[in-house]
Amino acid sequence: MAVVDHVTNGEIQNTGKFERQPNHFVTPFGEKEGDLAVEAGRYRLLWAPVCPWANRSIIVRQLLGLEDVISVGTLDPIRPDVPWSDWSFTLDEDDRDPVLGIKLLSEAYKKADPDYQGRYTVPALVDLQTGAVVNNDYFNLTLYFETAWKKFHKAHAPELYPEELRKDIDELNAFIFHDVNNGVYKAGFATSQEAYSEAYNLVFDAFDVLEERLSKQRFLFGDYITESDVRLYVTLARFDVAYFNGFRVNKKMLKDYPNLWGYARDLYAEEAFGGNTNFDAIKRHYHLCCLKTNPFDILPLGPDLSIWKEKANREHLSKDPEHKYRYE
Ligand SMILES: N[C@@H](CCC(=O)N[C@@H](CS)C(=O)NCC(=O)O)C(=O)O
Repeated sequence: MAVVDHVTNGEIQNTGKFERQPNHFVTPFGEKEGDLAVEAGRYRLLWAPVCPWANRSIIVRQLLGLEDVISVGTLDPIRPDVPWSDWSFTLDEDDRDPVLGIKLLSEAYKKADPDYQGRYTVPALVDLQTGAVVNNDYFNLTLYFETAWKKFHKAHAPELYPEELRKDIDELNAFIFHDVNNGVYKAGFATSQEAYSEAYNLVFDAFDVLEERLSKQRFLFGDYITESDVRLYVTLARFDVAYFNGFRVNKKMLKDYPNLWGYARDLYAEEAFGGNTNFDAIKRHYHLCCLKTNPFDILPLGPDLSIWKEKANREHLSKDPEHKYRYE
């Protein structure tokens, strides 16, 4: 089976630490010369429900009402059996994306750059005029949706990136990225005990900080959901089903943190979050495909996922308990 090879891709340092590849297609969306044009119906967002980086762009697209503006193609949680690391459209009829007509994600990357050497990753935005990937900048994609794409937001869309909070949100996002979102990968992909242990501590120290912060307020920036909550949520949603045993981040489960766990359920109850969280796909991807430590392809039966539907009961932490969003 084709496996992700971070070693040949130069992402493993001599110390055994995992250092993620930089994104290749990073042209911003905007009005300036050289920017990618902001146009309805022009782009297709390729995602896999398993992937936290892709998941957040789908959540934000739905929250802002961009579904009719940017179309979506969905990749199979189980990667294709080809001699390189790829993603396939095997969930679609004839195993092809119905709009792009391609079978593999790599085809859209190759159209953009025939010499592309990195991993073929989701999320990727494809320009329908050329069929080529134009942006795979998962870190900034949601920020573009919130700012450059504003003219296409639905009426009364939530304000996820309020101007006066941007500096603080960016700062918290950097912490969430390094210590949580990518922290679990640093533990999971480490090739030395030291690198793994360091990453393990990073993740659980960060959880302690966030647990404390969420003991006093409903969401990361108070009464309303912001961009930072989307970023934290996608890792929390994968924690107990995949990372806890798959990536050996097993000091505690998410459900052992009363505030983080209630907070995650408060978000899960929202259609854009829960409706775009596919636990089955996540489990199958991480346990049957992503990890090299499961040679007999045994799919774990647990954990019990029904508890995600239990009420969060966090309204008392908000001054505006009826609403989870501030509107534009
Ligand atoms: N584009 C980023 C992040 C996106 C990312 O890593 N996505 C994963 C799925 S969660 C992926 O597509 N991996 C493909 C691979 O490693 O071959 C990167 O290059 O590291």
